[in-house]
Amino acid sequence: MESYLHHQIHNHLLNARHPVFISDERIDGDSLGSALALADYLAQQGKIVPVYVASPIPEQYQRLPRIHQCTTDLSIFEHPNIDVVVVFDCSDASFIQKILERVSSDPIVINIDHHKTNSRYGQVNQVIVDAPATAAVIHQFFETNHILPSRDAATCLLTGLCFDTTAFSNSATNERALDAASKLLLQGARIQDVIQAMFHNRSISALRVWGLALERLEEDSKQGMITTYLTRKDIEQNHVSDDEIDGLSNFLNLVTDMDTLQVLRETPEGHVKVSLRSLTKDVSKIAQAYGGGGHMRAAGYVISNARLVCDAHQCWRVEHQ
Ligand SMILES: [Mn+2]
Repeated sequence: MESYLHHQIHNHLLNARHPVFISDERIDGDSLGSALALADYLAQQGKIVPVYVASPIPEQYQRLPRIHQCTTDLSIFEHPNIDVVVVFDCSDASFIQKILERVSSDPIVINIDHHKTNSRYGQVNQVIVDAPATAAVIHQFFETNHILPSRDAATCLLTGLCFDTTAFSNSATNERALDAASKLLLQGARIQDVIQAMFHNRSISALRVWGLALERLEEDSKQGMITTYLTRKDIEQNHVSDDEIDGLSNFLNLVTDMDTLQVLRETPEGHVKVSLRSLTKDVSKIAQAYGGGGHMRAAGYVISNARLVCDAHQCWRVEHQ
């Protein structure tokens, strides 16, 4: 079935006259890397595809190949002849639905993902839940269709793999991840650039904000869970952007001896974002119960219109506005 779908997707892309790509609402190395690798392949075929991103590209991804094809301009969906829309790494059907309302033609929607909570909203759904990253799914697409990725495409795919596996250290790291990575290295992927851009990029201010979160770690040994939080004040007083402090839950997941953790963070839009990580529990179920989604071992959700209230003893609670 996977191979059949890879062939089918290839045919749709080759026949497409006006394809548009959509990267997940949450920009990360995987959503961007997988979209740009396929955009690179289509560019070799003479098709320059716009890649819609919901917010400006964070600094650390600015040097990714073909990043200039990304746009936050929703008016690209007003083009009357859009015939194929490919969505990358996105399990949230409502995000895609809202965008598709702008499209007047009736395009084929191709959904390429690896999230357990993906609702299969496309006409073609290549959702491979045991894939370590959407980039691994795209890598398999290349292999199945006998496409040799360019050095740039290989670098984009390795970015996705490194991001979702936290540089081959978390529980998403499987044989598939390492096999794809070794092939991508042979195809010329620039791994040092990838690691440098993704993991060696923290400013002192961003680390100070992480430090606040580390100080506040609270342990619930009965549940085998640790919790910490960051408020807008923490982030704004240290003059860092939200992009710069991303990755805290992955870092904690890598270094803690506790099974499960959650990081709560106030967003600039007035919500509270909850990130969950676990070594043994299916946290996607918890996330889904609160309207979020994700993977078995890494998931999250948003509490709308809420803020974190801290008392003198630095305990926190979520207060709805
Ligand atoms: Mn992913």
